[in-house]
Amino acid sequence: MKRLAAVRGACLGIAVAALIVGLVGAPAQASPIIIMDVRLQDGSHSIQVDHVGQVVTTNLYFLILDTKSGTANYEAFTATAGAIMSSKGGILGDLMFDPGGTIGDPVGAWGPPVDDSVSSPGYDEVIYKALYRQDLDADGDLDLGTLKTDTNGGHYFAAAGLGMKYKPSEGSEMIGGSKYQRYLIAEGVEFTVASGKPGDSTTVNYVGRGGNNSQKGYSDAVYKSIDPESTSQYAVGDGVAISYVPEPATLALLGLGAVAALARRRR
Ligand SMILES: [Ca+2]
Ligand SMILES: [Ca+2]
Repeated sequence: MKRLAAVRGACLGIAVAALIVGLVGAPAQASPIIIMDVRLQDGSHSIQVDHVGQVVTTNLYFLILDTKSGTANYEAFTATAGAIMSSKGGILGDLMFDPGGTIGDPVGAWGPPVDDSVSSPGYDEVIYKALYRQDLDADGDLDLGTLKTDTNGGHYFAAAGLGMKYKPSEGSEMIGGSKYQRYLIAEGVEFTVASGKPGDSTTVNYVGRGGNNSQKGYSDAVYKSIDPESTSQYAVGDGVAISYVPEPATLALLGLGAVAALARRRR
């Protein structure tokens, strides 16, 4: 798997290389077919926090390559397996996702918020199969989902498209010069700051579980099963970078301190 930033860099490099050797007919490198991207609800990728207990709310998106732009209903989200994690150390905080508000406040593994036996979700539905909430990187805060190293169930973070019914795209966007159809997979994934100090940071991002059949969708009506570990056809976005800054009251005190120091110096 590779980071989207690296993908963008690679695309730029390829574009330059293509300009240089274009007449020689060098093959263009394909854009990733699937991109997973965690964003803030306003679509941005970074935020500052200043106190314990502060909640950062994010969304998870599934983007799939649309090479026949303008052809409707040729792309679809089918399933994704993996985890939403905060990076190891720095600002610590538990991740929580409570679709439908029916989960309560579970500790450890929890079952699906909707009936997991439902085999054919409606056209606009996504089901979350046996989500797990656990500390995947042993840094003391809770992450969501599973990695390949886990032997427990709940491989799919989210699934749709059973019975030939797919969650419809909410629109398209251009990434690295290619058009993607965008699907909102998880809305309202919360990171609650548990500890941190000015200068600390963490990044909340998606990690594909790895293995065949872990990321699935249709691109231009062709079924794609992508293994994040063994292909360049999969990428994750920048995630949400969270940085800890002094709270305004502290800044004000620092300001007063500076004024006092200046006054002392002038005496
Ligand atoms: Ca963490
Ligand atoms: Ca953790």
